[in-house]
Amino acid sequence: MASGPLIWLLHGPNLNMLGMREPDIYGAQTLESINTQSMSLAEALGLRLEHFQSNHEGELVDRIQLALSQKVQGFVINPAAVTHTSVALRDALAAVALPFVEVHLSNIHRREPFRSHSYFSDKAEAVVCGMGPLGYEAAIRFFHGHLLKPMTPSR
Ligand code: CA2
Repeated sequence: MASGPLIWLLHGPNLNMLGMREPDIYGAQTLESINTQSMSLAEALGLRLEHFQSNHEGELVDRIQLALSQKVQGFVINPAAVTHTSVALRDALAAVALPFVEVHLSNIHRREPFRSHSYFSDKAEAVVCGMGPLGYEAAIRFFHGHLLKPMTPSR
């Protein structure tokens, strides 16, 4: 059985279309490929990584709440468009009180002004934006090196 701290990689609305549309903004890599690379990296670092994407805000809230019963130690999350709108998702992350790193593929600060505000950044352990898929790698490495608490050995 896989062991090691469990991290959830969460993707918000429309990120399932990565690699299929707007490669000039979001790059050519598909979400599947980002997930595969992220899982390989996590495994190499001795972490367990599970991924989830939804186009529905409520499903993302449900998934975050579920983390408490699944012994999840934190999240890497790209909330996508709901970054700029969702008090519900912010409240869910505050309620579970697990560390999270916010990732954006694009540099949200050099796009439309409404993208510069995030409902998550002031609660995040770290924020990465504008690095494309490399941002996920940075977030996973940051979890590994800086955020994870040692697990109590189970008997
Ligand atoms: O840069 C990012 O990662 C964003 O979180 C992406 C969101 C956007 O609303 C945020 O402002 C910044 C949009 C994700 C949409 O993904 C698509 C992928 C391919 C084609 C169309 C949309």
